Amino acid sequence: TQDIEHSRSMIREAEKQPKRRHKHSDELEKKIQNHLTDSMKPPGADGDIWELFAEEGEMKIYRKELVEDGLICDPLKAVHSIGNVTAREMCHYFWDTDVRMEWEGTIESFRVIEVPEEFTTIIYQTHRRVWPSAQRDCLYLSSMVKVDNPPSVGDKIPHDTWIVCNFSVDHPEANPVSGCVRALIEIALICQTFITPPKDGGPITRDCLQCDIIYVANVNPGGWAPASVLRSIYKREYPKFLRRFTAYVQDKTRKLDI
Ligand code: 16C
Repeated sequence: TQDIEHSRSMIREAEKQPKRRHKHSDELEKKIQNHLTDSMKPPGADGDIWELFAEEGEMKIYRKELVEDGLICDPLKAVHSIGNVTAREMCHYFWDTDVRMEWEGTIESFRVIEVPEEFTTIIYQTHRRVWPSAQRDCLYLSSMVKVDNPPSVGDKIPHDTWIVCNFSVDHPEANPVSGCVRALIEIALICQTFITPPKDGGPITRDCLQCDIIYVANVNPGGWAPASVLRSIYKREYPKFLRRFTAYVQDKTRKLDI
């Protein structure tokens, strides 16, 4: 509880400050640009072979098998589309640490250790241990940004585009939990709102909203984990996350003004 209160007060302080550049600004901007050019491409569009491993309605989750230095680092790309929510709402609930434990099922603990600017945090978190591997932690920057000039995908024109970009960084004050192996992550959630106004000219309601979602994850487990365990964990956890998180946002916003 103390950690959450401390995180909130740091975030409130940053909100009062003007936007400013910080140590990670250049890297953040570069990563966002890469996500907009590469991650937003539909799987297969670039000639890359993505293997579909989970499909439920509009949700499709793909992976590529990749082993680096003997560690399984399979990149993952998910595409989804849900009704009744906006891109900004999706990214807000994904970024906002106040609600993290209401939808994130893999975390044991987390702490915001710095807020370099408004809507950018540095977070240390530990994950639930997966037997027989060592427990994992990660230390990453998380930033939520509105995208003004998204690349066009197909002929649909989005009303707005938002991204949350998470990537591993170092920080002297992380105080890691002993025994944890550091996982390295590069994750993004990119959302776009599409609005179909009522034919009778009536007001825009939540029924008029469709939110297209792209979620990409590159996770390096940082140390040994049996391949079969790791692959079966992510095949279970990524669909669970997308199912649970999208339902969470739909439920949270149902009675709110758009
Ligand atoms: O993107 C998600 N959440 C964000 C907020 O927390 C953030 C977090 C990313 C963490 C990525 C995983 C880091 C190491 C995983 C440790 C194992 C957890 C398994 C727990 C099972 C109960 O961007 C949503 C993340 C959704 C699901 C992630 C599951 C990834 C599994 C990757 C396999 C690593 C296994 C390592 C050890 C066996």
